[in-house]
Amino acid sequence: MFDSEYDDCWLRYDRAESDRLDTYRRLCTHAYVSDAGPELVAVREELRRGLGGLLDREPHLWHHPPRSVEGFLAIGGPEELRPISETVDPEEVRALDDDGFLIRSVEWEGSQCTVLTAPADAGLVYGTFHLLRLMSLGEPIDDLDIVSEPANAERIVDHWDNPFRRKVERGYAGPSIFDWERLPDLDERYADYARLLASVGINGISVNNVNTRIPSREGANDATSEWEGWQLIESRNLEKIAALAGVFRRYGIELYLSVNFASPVLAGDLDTADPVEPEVAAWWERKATEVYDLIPDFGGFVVKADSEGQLGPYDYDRDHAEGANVIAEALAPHGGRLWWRAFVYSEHDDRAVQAYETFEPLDGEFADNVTVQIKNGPIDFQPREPVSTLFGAMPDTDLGCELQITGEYTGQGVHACYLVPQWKEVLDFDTHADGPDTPVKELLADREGQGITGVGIVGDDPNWFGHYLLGSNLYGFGRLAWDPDLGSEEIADEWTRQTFGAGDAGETILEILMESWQASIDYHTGGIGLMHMMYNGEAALENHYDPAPEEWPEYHGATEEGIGYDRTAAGSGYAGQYREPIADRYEDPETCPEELLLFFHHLPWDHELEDGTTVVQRLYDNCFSGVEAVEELRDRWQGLEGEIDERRYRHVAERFDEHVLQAKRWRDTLCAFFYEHSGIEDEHGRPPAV
Ligand code: GCV
Repeated sequence: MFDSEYDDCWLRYDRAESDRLDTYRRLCTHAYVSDAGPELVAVREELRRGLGGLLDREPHLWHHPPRSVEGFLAIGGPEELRPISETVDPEEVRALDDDGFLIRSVEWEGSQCTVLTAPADAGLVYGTFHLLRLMSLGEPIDDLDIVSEPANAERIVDHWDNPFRRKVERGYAGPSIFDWERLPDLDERYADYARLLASVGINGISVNNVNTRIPSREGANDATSEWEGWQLIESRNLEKIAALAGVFRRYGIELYLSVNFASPVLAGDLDTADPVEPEVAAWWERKATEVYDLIPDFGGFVVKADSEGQLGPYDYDRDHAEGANVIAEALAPHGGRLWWRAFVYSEHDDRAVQAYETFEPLDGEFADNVTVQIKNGPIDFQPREPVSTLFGAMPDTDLGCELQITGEYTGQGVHACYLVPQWKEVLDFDTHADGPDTPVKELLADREGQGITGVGIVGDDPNWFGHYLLGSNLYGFGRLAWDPDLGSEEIADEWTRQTFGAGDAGETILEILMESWQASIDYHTGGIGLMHMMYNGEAALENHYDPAPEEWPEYHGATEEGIGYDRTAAGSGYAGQYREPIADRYEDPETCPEELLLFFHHLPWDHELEDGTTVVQRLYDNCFSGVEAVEELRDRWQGLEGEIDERRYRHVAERFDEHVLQAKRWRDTLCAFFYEHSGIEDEHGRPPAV
């Protein structure tokens, strides 16, 4: 544990296995580390902690090259330390991307030296974590030649944490870890969180909810205002943000803030937020200057506008580029960036079509420091969605792909669902934007201002995630954002071995993770393109956890004749927003991939699929196989009793019991619903028919 209160996740740094221990000790007991910059403080601390654990002895951290030792680590900029500048060409290092790093085994004055260097200090932090990861995984380190650069320049975790009351929207791991009442006083957990993020290469954090204006709940004891909470951007709160920024800075992580489009009114004294009004531009400029005076390396703002009750340019008859640019221009002189979300809907019967219709015509209109942040799919983080049509449609705009790390629709803090395979599917999707072989990951990569954001998952719970296995998603998010070519299994394997150790238990946990997403798709949706069938209910009660298909006829299109949503040219036309040949492929039920079939097509219940099974039978079958898979996962977990520590075993075992129950609840509700509408019984006679 980091301390007695909370878990240390994948940064356990247990003593290395004996077959590696001698080498690790020989090469890493001594480390000569640069003194520059705040990041180097973090590097030293991590070496003390990491090497202390892995080598099971205190490392010696030097301010000069250690003498008469067989081996040592040298960590610093390309020209700071002689063992580095005399063995590695500084030009090679300077040519790397900012967050990149180089680790090389060299001979220096008779010692075997492991050089870790980078063009910027943040790279030294990422490199240190990388080296410690290699040792945690028991990899050889005596002949290293690693050059690592992040594929995505921006790798950001977005919190949906409400400063007021510390409630996390879609958070399932307790209250927000950020205690805004107490800030600028710091909790040591902030630094441990920064360590977790930096260890997987994350370089940005937006600390508060994109819903910056939250309606007061009836009965809430919150004074008389119509809106709950503070605007963090108000002057009186900035020292709190500055304090947090100071913690994350040491780990190379820039701080961002979600702000309301109408901040000049809500957090200022103007009576308009109309982006074309000079007084509005002047307000944003003053605000940006105020923020940057306190936090010179502040990342920028995130804005959710014209969406789910948040104010936006439409309130002033302006378009989204006009709305974004006034804020972006205020940030530009300070090097700040605006992340402007494309999550708009409600004007169309089919919500899927609107983001593209709104944003595609604005391509090229956004200021250079605006990133349009697009959810992976056109609906809302469903267990599986097709990829948003906006990817590949805006070549002259910086784009970000927003993923959800927290499991809003995949069982929240209860179901084990490893989401990296879902994200891989998105990033590998070939948009055909620039001919064949233009996957999303390539559109995003290697361009400043572009990258991947993930909606955060942590809370104040001792295990951070509400479920020990869900830490794999934060880990995987960071690793994938750094290198989208890593495999899902490779990432899961890394996480498992660092978190639970190698051996049979690790193997079992890896299998559980790898099979969990498909199971979730099957019992939550029936596996052929349906989605959004969860309970919503009253705002104060909404849970997005229980099944309630009857609430959403406009999403699944179930009638007595058939099921699915017609998004072909004869329907909403969404399929036509893709490039060819994708549009054609989705347009025709014969070529549409089965896993997305009912997203694009309304089909008779007895429509035959390729193998002759009917649509309704496939839905029944998948719902049942999803539950069987979860039962199997639970059984495998139960086989680990006594193999891993009791605390984590018991915690996950209890959640698996609930997971199985909830998966059955979904299966039974969906199957009953399908039967009620179709009147066709499951050919295997499985209950429940009604
Ligand atoms: C932060 C969905 C979620 C909301 C979330 C919204 C968004 O609607 O249910 O909780 O609000 O997406 O991404 O803005």
